[in-house]
Amino acid sequence: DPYNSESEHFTAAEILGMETALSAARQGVRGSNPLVGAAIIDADGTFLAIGYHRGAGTPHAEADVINRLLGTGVKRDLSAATLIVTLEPCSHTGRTGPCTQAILDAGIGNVVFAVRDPHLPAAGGAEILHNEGINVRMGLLAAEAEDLNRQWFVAVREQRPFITARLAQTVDGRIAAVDGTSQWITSEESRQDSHELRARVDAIVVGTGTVMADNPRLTARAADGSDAAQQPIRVVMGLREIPQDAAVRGVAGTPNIPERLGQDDFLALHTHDPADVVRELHQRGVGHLMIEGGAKINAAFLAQGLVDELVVYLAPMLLGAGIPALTDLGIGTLADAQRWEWDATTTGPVELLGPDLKLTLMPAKA
Ligand code: AOF
Ligand code: ZN
Repeated sequence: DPYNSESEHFTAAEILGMETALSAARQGVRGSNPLVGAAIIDADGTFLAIGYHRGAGTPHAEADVINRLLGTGVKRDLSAATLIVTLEPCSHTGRTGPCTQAILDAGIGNVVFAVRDPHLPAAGGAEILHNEGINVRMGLLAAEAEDLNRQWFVAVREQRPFITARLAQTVDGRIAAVDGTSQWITSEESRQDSHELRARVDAIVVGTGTVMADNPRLTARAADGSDAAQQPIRVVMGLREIPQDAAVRGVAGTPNIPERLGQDDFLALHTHDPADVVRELHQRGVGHLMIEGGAKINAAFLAQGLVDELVVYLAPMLLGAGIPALTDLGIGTLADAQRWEWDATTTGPVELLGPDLKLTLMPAKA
């Protein structure tokens, strides 16, 4: 990328500026838009203003930081100042105007951003600013900026939802005993944590086999057993017909199903192919999908590279023979093993939940 600058070409003040912008970004509300933060520093490194994007529909970080500095209508010469922002300034009119224009209007002479905006309608702000004579550099704390919006970057770049696979298993990788019994392998604390995960995703997918075996409701429930305010779309994939009174349909067995759960909150997709499911849910605006098994569904998504995050609840229990968490991944020899990394970007790679461990992993970088 022509605007990529080596790390030694950024000043200490610019580095501090980007760190500050990243912290500011985290004050925004996660939603369909990325978290973005910005700062403006003077030629001597003095901080002039800090700003951030508060969420979809509100001013972008650049507009916010410029408003804070110039909002009083005071004119000042900013040609030697630098605007530092965690994402490439947008070039489009979406719910708000283009940030490139706001930067030009303010007369700011220098821009440093962390990562390119992969959203095509908004991309290309760097070129626009450069062509208007602004000194543009990128790449400062890029890895940190990527981590900040990991889910959004995957969804925009791959044109599909970010996909989490959740496994709840014994230390020897079993999700049920030989006779199919599985309630409960993981602790109360782990199960409550799973419900919090469910409330945060847009959709949950299970296979018809799981519906037949466990008859799950797939709703997100609070600690007292009541339904959480935020509910994911419940999706069942597979070719078998599921019973009319399956709990996942939200009909029988769930008398307290909230009124607002409409027809679209349950979907049966007659396919075995994860790609079909992902395409269908992307079209329906699902940005974050969680796979909850069973073994065949988990393996099918993993084998196709359609898992961006693994959340494993590990119970201190052994079953030996029993139902494995995954069926075949098509790996015949060790050299072909799927490589994963412990995820240290969010809550850390390991949490204790009662007697269980919760492990969070992401695909190893190639
Ligand atoms: C920026 N600064 O702070 C953010 C940007 O619908 P809109 O108008 O809010 O546009 C959303 C798109 O703008 C989003 O998908 C992403 O490409 C970019 N977000 N850009 O310059 C910001 N939040
Ligand atoms: Zn913008």
